[in-house]
Amino acid sequence: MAYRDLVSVPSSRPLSPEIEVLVGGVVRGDRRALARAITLVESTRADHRAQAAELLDAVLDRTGSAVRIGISGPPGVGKSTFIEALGTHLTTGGRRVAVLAVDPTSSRTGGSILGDKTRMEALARHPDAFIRPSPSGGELGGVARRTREAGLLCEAAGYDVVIVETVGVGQSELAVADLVDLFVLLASPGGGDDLQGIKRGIMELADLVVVTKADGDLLTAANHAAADLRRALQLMRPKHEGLTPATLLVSSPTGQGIAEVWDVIEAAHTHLRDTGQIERLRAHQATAWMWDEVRSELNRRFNRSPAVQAVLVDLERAVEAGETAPTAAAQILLERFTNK
Ligand SMILES: Nc1nc2c(ncn2[C@@H]2O[C@H](COP(=O)(O)OP(=O)(O)OP(=O)(O)O)[C@@H](O)[C@H]2O)c(=O)[nH]1
Ligand SMILES: [Mg+2]
Repeated sequence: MAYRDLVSVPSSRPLSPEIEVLVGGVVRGDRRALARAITLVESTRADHRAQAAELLDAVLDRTGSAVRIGISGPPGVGKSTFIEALGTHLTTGGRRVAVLAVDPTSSRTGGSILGDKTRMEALARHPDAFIRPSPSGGELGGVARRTREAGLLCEAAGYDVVIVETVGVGQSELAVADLVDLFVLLASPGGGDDLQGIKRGIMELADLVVVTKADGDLLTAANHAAADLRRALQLMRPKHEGLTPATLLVSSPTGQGIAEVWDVIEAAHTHLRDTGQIERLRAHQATAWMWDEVRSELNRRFNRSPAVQAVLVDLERAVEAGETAPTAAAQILLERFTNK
């Protein structure tokens, strides 16, 4: 059932005029319309959220055919350089590529992971590529949700590969793995004996591991790193049925190994699609996303509720002082919230 049916908008009623124009622009592949549409879904204003819901619902049936890839790795591993090389390989092959970012640090620095567009200079200029920095501010969950919506808009605009980049610093990999079909982990050649500093939990997310900088003086170290990673991966339970994560080597500036990476991604994606796993994965992600939206909105409303705010500070102090039991305090707050 579509959003407009559920919100009891009579089906004869057209989309609101601005949204109709925006939808038209997006599905025509107009980059400026796409950029505006993404700005709308990134907005936290309540009226914008309602418009964003209308917009996303209107383009939903034009989404779903893209290959959604997450790319992560520690700072400096070569993510931007790799995406530039992979993206160029894809556009040369006639693909349209969108690159989005989930940057858990952007709220702190005010910067963004793709602020270094210079490392993606060729790709940023290519007419078949669209690069969008991370929405600034907000908690990780919110940024990831907006990036998911931006990805759908890119698909509706005809981009057939959507790459989501995130810097590997903790929770952001999990958030990104939840919005893509395949997760690619980049590792550096010289990481010492701790598997390039990659945590086991993050390794388990990987559908493909790519060792970067396999060139010049670093080639031998890259080969060693790849061997270590292959051994570690063998001990892990595969994430998807019939898909064993490979470990490949690349040199992004020369393009060495890039075509092979894409071939492996494409084969994996075809396998997941043919076995029905993509459909199941995306269905699961969609419901998780819905609950995520509900939880975050409930949280926001709770925190803004005057009835809650009226007693919040005092109750918190009472709990801190051990005068009121946490459970009792929680019940008072929830009752105030629901009876407001
Ligand atoms: N030799 C060599 N250098 C590389 C390769 N890939 C990246 N580099 C260099 O490594 C440095 C970091 O590369 P970036 O692509 O900026 O790395 P990043 O992971 O995007 O870094 P952050 O965005 O800061 O997390 C740059 O100086 C690149 O030129 C590679 O395959 N070979
Ligand atoms: Mg970068």
